[in-house]
Amino acid sequence: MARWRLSRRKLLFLSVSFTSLLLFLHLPSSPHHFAFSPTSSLCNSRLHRISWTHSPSPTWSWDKSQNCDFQRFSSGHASELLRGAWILAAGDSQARLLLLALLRLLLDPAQVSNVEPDLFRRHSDYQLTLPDRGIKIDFVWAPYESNITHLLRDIQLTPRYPDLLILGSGLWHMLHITSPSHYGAALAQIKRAAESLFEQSISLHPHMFWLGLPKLVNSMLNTEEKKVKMTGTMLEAYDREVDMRGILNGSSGPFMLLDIGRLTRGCGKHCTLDGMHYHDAVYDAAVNIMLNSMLIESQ
Ligand SMILES: *[C@@H]1O[C@H](CO)[C@@H](O)[C@H](O)[C@H]1NC(C)=O
Ligand SMILES: CC(=O)N[C@H]1CO[C@H](CO)[C@@H](O)[C@@H]1O
Repeated sequence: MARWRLSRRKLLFLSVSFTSLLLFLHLPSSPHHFAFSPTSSLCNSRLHRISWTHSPSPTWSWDKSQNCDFQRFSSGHASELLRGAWILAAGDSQARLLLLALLRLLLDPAQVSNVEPDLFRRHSDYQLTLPDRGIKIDFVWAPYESNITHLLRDIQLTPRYPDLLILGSGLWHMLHITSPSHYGAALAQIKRAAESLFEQSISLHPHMFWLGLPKLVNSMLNTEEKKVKMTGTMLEAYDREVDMRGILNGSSGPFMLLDIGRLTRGCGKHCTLDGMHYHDAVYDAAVNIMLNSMLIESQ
């Protein structure tokens, strides 16, 4: 399988074709719309500014006022961006839901309903290749931070590294260990393992994303134990550890945050049935944020 790269040519093609389409459609009426290109770092920081509507079902859109021409990816467009890539998602059910949203973008609905039962087989790994696009997709069930650290260390021993890593955990830790500082220490280990993977990938660094914790709607959680342990206060303490342990871009860590907390707060409690797992639209928004961020970064 060809080594994946976001070649400059491919990126130019994607951004030029998209921008020119927009220009073609809009220029006569709104020339100021293009004050910023989507490549500016200002736009990168605005990727999570999303508004929600709820009728009949939740949908999202970027706030228009921010003057960044973010793109909502089509299947063809996402396939072009990810052609030849090895995508690895590891973590808990949030990582699974995010991967499902990516598969919804890449596959047609019939294919998605075929893969869904396998992807969601309880507590198991999952693999898929899309030979026509050279895309390889792995999900590794890794509910605890130590599982993710071990995975990252194992990857270092292999000849090829993933091009795109999507990682996230914390809910299992909150329920079964319930200690923010212990969680923070485990995050610090993930950070070290990720940094050393980053340093060892000589030519092309993997894109690494960290899934933030969702908003927990305590009254909707489906067991007493969850209601007792997974409180708003505890969630804040866990979020603080993510900020403090320097794993994120903002504190020069290796991961860009996919802020599931912000997206789930935005979508609101109408978007969840169990107070923890949210409507597809949330993960669809996260996937589009991720792909736009990859596009911005590679330019
Ligand atoms: C994840 O880590 C836990 C705690 O260290 C361990 O008991 C479990 O077997 C690991 N699970 C997987 C899937 O590796
Ligand atoms: C400064 C920094 O570490 N940037 C990283 C932010 O996250 C992306 C996504 O993985 C990396 O590619 C950047 O290098």
